[in-house]
Amino acid sequence: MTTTSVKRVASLAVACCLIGAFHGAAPGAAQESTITLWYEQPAAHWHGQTLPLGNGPMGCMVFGGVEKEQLQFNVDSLWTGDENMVGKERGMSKDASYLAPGMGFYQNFGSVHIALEGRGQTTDYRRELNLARAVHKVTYTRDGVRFTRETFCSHPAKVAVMRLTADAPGQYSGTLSLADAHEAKTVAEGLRLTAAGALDNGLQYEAQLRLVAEGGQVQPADDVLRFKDCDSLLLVLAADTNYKMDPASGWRGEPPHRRVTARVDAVDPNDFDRLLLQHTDDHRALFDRVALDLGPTEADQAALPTDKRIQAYRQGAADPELEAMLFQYGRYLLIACSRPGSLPANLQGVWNNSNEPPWHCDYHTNINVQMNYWLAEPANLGECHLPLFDLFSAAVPLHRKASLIRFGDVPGFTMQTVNNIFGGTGWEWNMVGSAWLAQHFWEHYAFTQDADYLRETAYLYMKQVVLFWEHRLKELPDGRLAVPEGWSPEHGPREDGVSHDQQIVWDLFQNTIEATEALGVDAELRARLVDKQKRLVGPQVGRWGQLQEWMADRDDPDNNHRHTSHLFAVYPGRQISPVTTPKFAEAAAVSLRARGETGDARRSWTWPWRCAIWARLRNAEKAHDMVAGLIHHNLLPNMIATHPPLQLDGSFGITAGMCEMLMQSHAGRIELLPALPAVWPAGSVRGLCARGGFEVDIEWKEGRLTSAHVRSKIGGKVVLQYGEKTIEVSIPAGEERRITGDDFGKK
Ligand code: FUC
Repeated sequence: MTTTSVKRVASLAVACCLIGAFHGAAPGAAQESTITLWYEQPAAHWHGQTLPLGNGPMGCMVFGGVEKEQLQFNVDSLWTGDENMVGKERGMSKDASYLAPGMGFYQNFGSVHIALEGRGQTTDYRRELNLARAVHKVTYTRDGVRFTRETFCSHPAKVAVMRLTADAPGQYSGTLSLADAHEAKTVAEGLRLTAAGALDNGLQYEAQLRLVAEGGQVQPADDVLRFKDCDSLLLVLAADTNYKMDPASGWRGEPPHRRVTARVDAVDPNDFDRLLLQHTDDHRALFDRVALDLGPTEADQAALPTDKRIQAYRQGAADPELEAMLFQYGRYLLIACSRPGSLPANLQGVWNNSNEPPWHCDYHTNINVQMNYWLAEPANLGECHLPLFDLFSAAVPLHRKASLIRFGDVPGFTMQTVNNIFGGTGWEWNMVGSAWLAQHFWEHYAFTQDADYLRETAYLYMKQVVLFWEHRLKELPDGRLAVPEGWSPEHGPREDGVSHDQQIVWDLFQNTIEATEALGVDAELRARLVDKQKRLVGPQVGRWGQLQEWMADRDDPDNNHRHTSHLFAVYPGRQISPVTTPKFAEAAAVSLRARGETGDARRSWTWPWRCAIWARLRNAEKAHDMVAGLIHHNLLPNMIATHPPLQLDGSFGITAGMCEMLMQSHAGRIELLPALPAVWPAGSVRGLCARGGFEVDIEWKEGRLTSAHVRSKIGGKVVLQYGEKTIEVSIPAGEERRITGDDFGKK
């Protein structure tokens, strides 16, 4: 029998009160009702009720049960499949090629289970997720004893931690187990549980769970740990695989055993407070960069638990604080699943719980993976964007190989729609997939102005994609250039000159032209791109005033298809805007209105895309309708967007859409409050990023701009726009300028 060191309740009380102190609002922190999801009961189901934590590579879903706690966890690289090109061009049915083994599936690692003994009625139960601290907390009272359980996933310590305390000694008796989702046997040794195995593609994985108890006794029994009369429990979980993001190494690196052991060992159980503080400091360094206040919610509504609050919203209660929380949730989730060194966010982030998840839980390149990252730059999380560049840069040799097989002797590369972590690409060819991703590579530079990154990372990618398109464009009899064999995702025929493809190639050429200018390279290429961009088949207005989705005027005004691919030029592109191309902007609005808001138009990601487009079209009320639409129709009680079962794209995307409502910077100027809806009459936002290396704070009252603070990272001139008026200001590097609403004159 192993007996842990006996420390008495006094030390627990100190720990609890320190935790309590951190829990208080930090100076300038947002109100609880805009940053805390909370519930009066444990999660009854994983789907829609459990709450997400993550440290980049590792994610957890917490149930918060009183007698039975479950921490379902996952690691970003736990994938079956390989790099082999799979999937012939087929229809959308789940036929054999679509599910070909080469693509594989993102997996589920497993769960930690705690079974607690104890009877009596539970009162004052509450579970919550604080987005600013990234800490999940469960509290309840039983037989006069107050229980507290805190869980977090630490990025610096690379572990998940759960701490269970009580305000009376000896309250914890029960068992702890670790269930591997691939049925590897769990081994209990000392105060540690280990589950290790390999997937069918040889990928090795290992998870270790260490238990440190204060007071009482702990003993391993077969494959579980039994604890008795403990004052508190500390669980430390680490998990990893031998994945390496490098095709030259066969996508495999060192076995995970040593790393996982070292992470679990490194936690000093006597210094829990420091571990927690290290975690919250790390999270806050990113999270606190942006604060959003959209005005107050009525106290009764704000005081509701989150599930009931969503219900009340659906019944018509105004709740700007819930909308602000939705905005911050997207930021929270990206911080939790996309950190430098991790894999990028896939369809369900690191929160998938299935070994055969829908769409492989993949990197889907025809909207989803891009939408996952729309918020990264404007919402001041630029470094969270980096995993996307790492994976898609590493996959280039495979995407090139696949492109050579598909297109013959071409320069550069593109990819198919479905993509895994080994460069494997499958299902329908997404001709403009690589060009759309190239936009992300460019945007990181546009926002940060990091010339080294542009030279060493972004431009390398962009140039290969541009070379592919220079080669592949087809000259029509009238001399215009068309993208051949394209497809407007995911409907209509495969044919030449599809608007979505034309617009993405236009965007790629524009960004590459600007990149060559910024770097002072490839003047000849630039000249060719300038010429070819002019010759691309451009936007066309069709017979019912719509922006045509295809070269042929065949758009059906009753089509409510979820994709709005032909409006790429409005957002996230910049080819169409109410200022530069008002006729096309009007046509885009006609098309978007016709797509409707019912049926297929109700998906996790449809609302955010439409929100951003309406914001770019300066229709503030429609943009807000899209925020409301997501909450009304596609939001689970845990506030994750649903496209059954769930898709993170909607949660990330709505943050990006709301950024576009508050500020835009795609047209060579910073536009303040371009789409402010009437339901947000007064408020403020701090820390949004604008292209050109600017950071902006905005305040408004009675629907009017009152002031803005603009900081410049690199120094320079900037044009600020409010309404129709513009002013130019010069801001030295590292400095800030304050502008008032009156500087733009009276409206
Ligand atoms: C695209 C969408 C689907 C779904 C899938 C993951 O193909 O058309 O709605 O989001 O990605």
